[in-house]
Amino acid sequence: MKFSVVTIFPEYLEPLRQSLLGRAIEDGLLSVEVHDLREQAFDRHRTVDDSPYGGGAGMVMKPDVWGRALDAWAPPGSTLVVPTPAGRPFTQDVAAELAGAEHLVFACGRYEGIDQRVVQEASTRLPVHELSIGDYVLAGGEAAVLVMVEAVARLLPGVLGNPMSAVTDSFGTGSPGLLEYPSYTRPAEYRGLPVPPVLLSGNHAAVDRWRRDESLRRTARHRPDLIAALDPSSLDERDRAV
Ligand code: 6GU
Repeated sequence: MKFSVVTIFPEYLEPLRQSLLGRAIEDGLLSVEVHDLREQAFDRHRTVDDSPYGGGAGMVMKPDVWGRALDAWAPPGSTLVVPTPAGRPFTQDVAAELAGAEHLVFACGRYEGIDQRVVQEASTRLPVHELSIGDYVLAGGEAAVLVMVEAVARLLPGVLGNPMSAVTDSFGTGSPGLLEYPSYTRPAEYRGLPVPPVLLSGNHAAVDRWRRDESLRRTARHRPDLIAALDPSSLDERDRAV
């Protein structure tokens, strides 16, 4: 799979070449290209933005510059992702959907965003996803791209050392719709705190049941919205008692 990022801050994307992703690149499982939007500017000041029609604060990124950038770097067959706080929520399901693409191109906006006609026109040629990583505002799309690329890349075959990690973790397919249970390792006592004894019992059924209870308790405390959204038929008698 190929990831391309178009940005006015190419150095911001350097972390994509580190750790998990860096290893996957070395292993030939994925490739990452970062392009400087200013290469597509028309003037010697390399201008990429202008004041908004209709007035208001901030600057808007120019459609003609973005048009050239996407002509150069988002070829037919690629999928365009536009990070924006006004987008559809980026979730694990969206990450899994994007993991099926051959080539993802991320268009990073800064300032007040990109002239909307860029998305409108690109949509006539490519699948386009305007996506938000949460209900807060970032200065630009770059940090959101780091988040989305990592979430997508770890779903690709061979990228994770242990493929089961993608199954059991929060929002994975382990206990659908629940947060992950807490984890413990040696020593059996840490600063006076014991590991929950059931985890030392060797009783796998009891361990599974305890983990499910903890997932339910954690989800109820941190994410009551997720409990409300559960399919009631996915809960057994014991779940309801937790
Ligand atoms: Cl994807 N971009 C920006 N600029 N801000 C955000 C965001 C994205 N998601 C949440 N806030």
